[in-house]
Amino acid sequence: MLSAPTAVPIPLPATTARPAARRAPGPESPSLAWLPQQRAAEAPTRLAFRFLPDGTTRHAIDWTYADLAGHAATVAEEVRRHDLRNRRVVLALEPGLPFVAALFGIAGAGATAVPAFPPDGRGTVARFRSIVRDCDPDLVIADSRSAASPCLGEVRGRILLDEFSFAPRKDSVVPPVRHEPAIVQYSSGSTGEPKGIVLSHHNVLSNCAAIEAALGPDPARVGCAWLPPYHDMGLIGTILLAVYGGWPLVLLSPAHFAQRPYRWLKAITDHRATISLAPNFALDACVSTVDDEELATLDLTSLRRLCCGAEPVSPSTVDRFAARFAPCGYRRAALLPCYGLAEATLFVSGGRPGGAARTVTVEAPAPPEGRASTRVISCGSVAAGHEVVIADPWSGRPEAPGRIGEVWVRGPSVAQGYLGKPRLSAETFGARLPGSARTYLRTGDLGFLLDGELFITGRIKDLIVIAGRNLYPQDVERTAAEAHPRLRRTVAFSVDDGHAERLVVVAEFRGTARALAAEHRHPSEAVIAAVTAVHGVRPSDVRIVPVGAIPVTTSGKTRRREARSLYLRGTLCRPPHESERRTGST
Ligand code: 649
Repeated sequence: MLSAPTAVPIPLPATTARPAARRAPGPESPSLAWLPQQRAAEAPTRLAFRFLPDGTTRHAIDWTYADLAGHAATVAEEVRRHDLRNRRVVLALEPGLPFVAALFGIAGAGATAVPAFPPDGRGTVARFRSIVRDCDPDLVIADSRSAASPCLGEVRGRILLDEFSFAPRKDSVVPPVRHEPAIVQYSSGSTGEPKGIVLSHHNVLSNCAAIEAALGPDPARVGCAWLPPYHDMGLIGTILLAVYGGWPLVLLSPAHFAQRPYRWLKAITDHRATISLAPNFALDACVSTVDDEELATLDLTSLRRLCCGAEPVSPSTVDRFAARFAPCGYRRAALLPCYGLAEATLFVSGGRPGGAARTVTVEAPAPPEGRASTRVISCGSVAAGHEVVIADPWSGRPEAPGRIGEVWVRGPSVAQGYLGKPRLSAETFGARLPGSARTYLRTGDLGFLLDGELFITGRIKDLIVIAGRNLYPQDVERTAAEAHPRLRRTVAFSVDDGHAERLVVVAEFRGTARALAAEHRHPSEAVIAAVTAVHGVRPSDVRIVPVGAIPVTTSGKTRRREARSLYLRGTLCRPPHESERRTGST
């Protein structure tokens, strides 16, 4: 393991004013590896990271910027021995501080980091293999827990990070690699055809600069996060951003959050965090699992910004979260809905000068008796230095302001392309408006711009078209989930029965089979009634499954296409069994 934990003062020492930076890191920095070195030079004893290994403050491990720079330099030296300038190094460590050191260390050696979930069993091995085959790395950095996994042997070189001595080294010279690849990030989705998104150092630094600008000034910023570090939001928007911004970050592991979402809010409370981030589902998880006794121990008054993105931000979730946690001092104006995607490094829009996020009502062609309008929350202003246009996805013509079309993005954060896939890269990254040579990234998302703010309404691929009407799956899912108090995650998709497209809804039921049988109205009836009334389309099938049966990505997003293929193969779980699977209650 890395250095012995330092004694932990809790709560965080009041953040003192930062000394003037000798040369502040910025988008023009020569490499990511520069960030910890600069921070260590300007304030070596300042807290950089605090990791909570058991999800609580009891055994917290602190690293200063000097610790971080020293450990990163050690990794860099080790990687440099393999002579890997611009070669790929798979980073397959558990969430924690060694992961952070290795990320900067790989950059310090001028190599490209490929973060990957460690191959520790079941689904993760297949995914790890597909990443390794796709990116053909020269080296993998893992720890001894994964050492037994045969797929590690498929990589030419290995470093087991807990096996070599880890006395912090002095900084070493970082090669200038500004426009060279820093990170290849794989999307968190399917194990099918992996797509490695190539990000240059400049992409990453530009995106950090755009996020800092959207967050606005906060001289005493303290971050708190639990997102998996293998992918854009937990990697760039969390770990790299904190070092870029020079503020301390309290980290807990995604597993500790998933077991008990309360731990996240308790960490914000204990460390007086001023900023945190989470997808919409995490807010729902907090509302449905934090009990009154736990609530009484929370103090969220320090929280000035809660960034929410990665999946549709639901106005009703935002309302429920605000109502539940207002007694702990949570302010709803803290919510900052954001939009982004890995192909644009991470962040595309979020934040607005005027404060609280704005909600507008979008009218869909109304069914005879239904209320087909939906409330859509603004994802804020477009990132500084970036441009968004809304285009008709079929003709490629620009849409008028306020009209829905595909979101196209241009700017310094847009990635270099997909690794080893020139045709797919040209299609995705080379969109042009008629008569213009400027190229845009096609996001595959639908949305509109209104007064300079971006609103996301759905994804082209997930759109359900029934009898000529467009249905957004997340709208149907929301209606279904709200149709019965015991329903949790839901997923909606269409299937073709040979004659027409039919609507299918799958809903997780929180409770045992006995509890389900005891319901005086079966939840599937409630779902059918609600979806038909609100959207004017009657689901042809509603499946009630146990909690955990709907497939999700490592970052917790519903995998709609996977759910649909499980449904079609008939391998979705049967209704809830006797032993209830508990969520969020350890
Ligand atoms: C989403 C990335 C969110 C994503 C995050 C800004 C401590 C440290 C930092 C901090 C706070 C405390 O999902 C970007 C922006 C972070 C600020 C830092 O705050 N990437 S992805 O590639 O996995 O998926 C992209 C797709 O997700 C959907 C879209 O389909 C997109 O193509 N998506 C959204 N859908 C609807 N609404 C949104 N707001 C969406 N955001 C992403």
